[in-house]
Amino acid sequence: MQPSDYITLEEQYGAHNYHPLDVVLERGQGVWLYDVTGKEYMDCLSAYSAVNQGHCHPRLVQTMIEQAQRLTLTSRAFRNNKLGQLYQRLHDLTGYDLTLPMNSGAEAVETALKAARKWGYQVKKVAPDQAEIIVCEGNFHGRTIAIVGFSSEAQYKEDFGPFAPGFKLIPYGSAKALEAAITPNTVAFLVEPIQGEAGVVMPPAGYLREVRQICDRHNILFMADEIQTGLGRTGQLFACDHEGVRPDVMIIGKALAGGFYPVSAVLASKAVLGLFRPGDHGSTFGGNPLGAAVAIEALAVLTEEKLIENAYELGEYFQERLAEIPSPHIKEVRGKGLLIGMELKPEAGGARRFCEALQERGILCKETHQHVIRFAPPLVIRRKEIDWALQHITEVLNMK
Ligand code: IF1
Repeated sequence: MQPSDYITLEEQYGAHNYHPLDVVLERGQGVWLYDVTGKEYMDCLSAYSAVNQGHCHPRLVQTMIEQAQRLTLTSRAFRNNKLGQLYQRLHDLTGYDLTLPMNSGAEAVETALKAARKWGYQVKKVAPDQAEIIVCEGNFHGRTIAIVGFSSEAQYKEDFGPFAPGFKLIPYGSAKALEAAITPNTVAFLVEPIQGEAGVVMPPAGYLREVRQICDRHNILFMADEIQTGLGRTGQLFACDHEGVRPDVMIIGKALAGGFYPVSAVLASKAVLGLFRPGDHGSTFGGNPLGAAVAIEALAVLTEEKLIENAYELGEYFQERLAEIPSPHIKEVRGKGLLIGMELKPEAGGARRFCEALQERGILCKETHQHVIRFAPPLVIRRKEIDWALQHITEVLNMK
């Protein structure tokens, strides 16, 4: 089959809810991907930060195979011998008391929203059905109806209503706006430490620290969505660590299982997650032994291979070099660690054509919104690989 045949199949028999670059991938190793013609590409997206450990990491392949041959799914009607170990590992790594495992990021966010509401009614004593949760303009927390209901992006909600009430939107990065939006019914503030989808948008320095103080002052839960920014991507375990801030509720997913399996989780104290009783919440696949085994190994790879430190060092290097590229098209380069956004000027004609030119040269990037190119390679990347990419990126950014 030719690449066009694979594309035709997708177009003919699949829903058209994506507009991918037309590269048909069939194999990956570390930072490198290979298409069906054998052409090699450097991955600068990492499946939206889900493959921080690199494609098909040998340790994760091994764990996956071994666990798949033993036991994959028990449901939570029974216990399995991997889940407790994952909980302990997450506790030791992060200091949070408890974990609630789910599968996708959106499910983990939904879980956090439910936890916040329960805490609001049972602990804060908000009147029944009055709980409010504050979220930010430009947010991206997933695609469920409750979550898109509080998106500020018209397309994400268009024709999907009616939506769940109880959410309030405020501008991102404004501590003042947060304080002003709080009422006695506010139970939580949900925020991304860096807004990925919105185009790698960074809040002002000190924002997260102010958020922490405001949440303390008003007795509301600070909930961080670190599904994309967490687990080393920004050069710290969590992006909140850059400001030394500890949210009450930490939401993780994506790289938790290194791109092998959908595993997400909500981490929090006993005072919050301890409120769930049997039957309150769950998932057929959440906490399954295959996902748990891979997640345990994926966390071990992250720490033992010093991927967080690598993201810090090489992220700084990559971002500095990108910012030095002489190009008439670049407006700004921003980011933390290996989550980097390059914003192009409006007159550059959109980021897509640059992504297509990079694809031609063997680098896979994805535009976010219209004018931002995101560079987020797997955290196993090396300096010489970044140097190789920089040559091509420089040339492409000097196209007419
Ligand atoms: C898609 C972007 C990234 C997320 C944060 C929750 C979720 C995500 C901060 C939901 C997911 C994705 C999903 C993916 C595209 C994508 C994305 F392009 F929208 F901006 F990563 F940058 N919180 N992000 O970033 O997690 O349910 O998908 O597991 O195609 O929708 P999920």
